[in-house]
Amino acid sequence: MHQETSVLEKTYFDVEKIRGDFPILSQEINGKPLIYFDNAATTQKPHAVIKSISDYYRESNANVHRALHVLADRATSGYENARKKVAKFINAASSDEIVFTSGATASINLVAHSWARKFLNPGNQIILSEMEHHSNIVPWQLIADLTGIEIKYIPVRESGILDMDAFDNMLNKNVKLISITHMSNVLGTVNPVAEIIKKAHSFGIKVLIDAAQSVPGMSVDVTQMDCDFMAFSSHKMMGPTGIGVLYSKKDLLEKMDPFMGGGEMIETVSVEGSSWAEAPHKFEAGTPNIAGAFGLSAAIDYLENLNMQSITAYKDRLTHYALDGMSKIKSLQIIGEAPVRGSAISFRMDGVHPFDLAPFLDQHGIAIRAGHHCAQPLMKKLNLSATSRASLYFYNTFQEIDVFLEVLDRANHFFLK
Ligand code: 7TS
Repeated sequence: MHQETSVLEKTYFDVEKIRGDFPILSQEINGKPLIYFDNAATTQKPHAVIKSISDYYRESNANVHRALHVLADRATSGYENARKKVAKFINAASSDEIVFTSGATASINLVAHSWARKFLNPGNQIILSEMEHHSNIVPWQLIADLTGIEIKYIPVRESGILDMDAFDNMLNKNVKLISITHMSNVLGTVNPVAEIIKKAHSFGIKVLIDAAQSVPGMSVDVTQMDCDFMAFSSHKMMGPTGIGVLYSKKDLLEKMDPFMGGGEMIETVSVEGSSWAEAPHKFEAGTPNIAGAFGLSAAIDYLENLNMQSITAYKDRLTHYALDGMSKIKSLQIIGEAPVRGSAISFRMDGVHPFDLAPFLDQHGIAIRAGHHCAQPLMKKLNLSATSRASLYFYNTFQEIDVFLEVLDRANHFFLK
């Protein structure tokens, strides 16, 4: 059993106090206290985020960038302040480098259509990896069909890390883009993106980082990393669904054409043709998710108040505590042994299908995910059809992990009897 949290730790990271900010966590599921371990899919929302959305609708609801009245002014400044907050949070050079989209998937599709379709030609190559989420595979396959470019995949080793020697051999002057996940949603592996970016740039290759799993739990600095594009979703970092971010270096955004046309993104429109607003607005056609931007802004405030370094440190300790306990359970195998990793833990239990294990855990109030996790090429590579996945966030506790381990042990006996 985990020992009592020390007074010193409590001062730095008072998880009981934090849990009080998340109304959803205090309920019972199937007669047991909810243990929410499906955070890689989506995170829960604190009062402050829920309140910011309802306050927006109660006090400031209006369309942005259009009318000359007080409510429109409040909505517009809240929306644009959220853009500034995101820029500062990831250390972008300017808020003009932040495009609001509907999520990480939409951000990647935006780069595929507005950048790749315009600048790539038959014979060009793009590099992905075998551990990508479908959101970072399918958009490129659609573009490959349209442009005749070729897609290559960095192999994943059995231990769940990228084969960097193979990567080195894939670099050549025909490669124009590398689009790669910062952290695997299945294995938890944190990829050496700084090294990948440095090598790519020495060949003049642009790099898109899929940061859907990393931005919520670690400090990410786009200027230091020097990536060209970065995509992430608000809902995986306690913000609402339906809003996400594309970060892009400004000179690239300026050269890209809009992906969608409509209101908000134009400078002038005539029957003969139209001209576009400056970036980032030319990529935000139609009424955006204004309430979502208010919510995302409140989520960033919450993360910054807690401090990202403290969040990462606490989450790392939780993850290693869980990994340690799980490794002691007979017939359980953890999938992925990356030395640098986040808090998504995939595993298998001998003789138990993940689709049977997840409902068993649910009976005990524990929410995990089972399946291919939208990473079918990775599953194929690892010779698996599905895994069970527990993914932790900073409002989870050591005591919850103790219960999880106990229920896993019970499952082991239940299914093997
Ligand atoms: N990239 C990665 C690495 C992800 O984990 C996900 C979502 C996405 C992109 C897509 O994000 P969206 O917000 O646009 O849908 N991952 C998962 C998951 O692991 N379980 O549910 C969603």
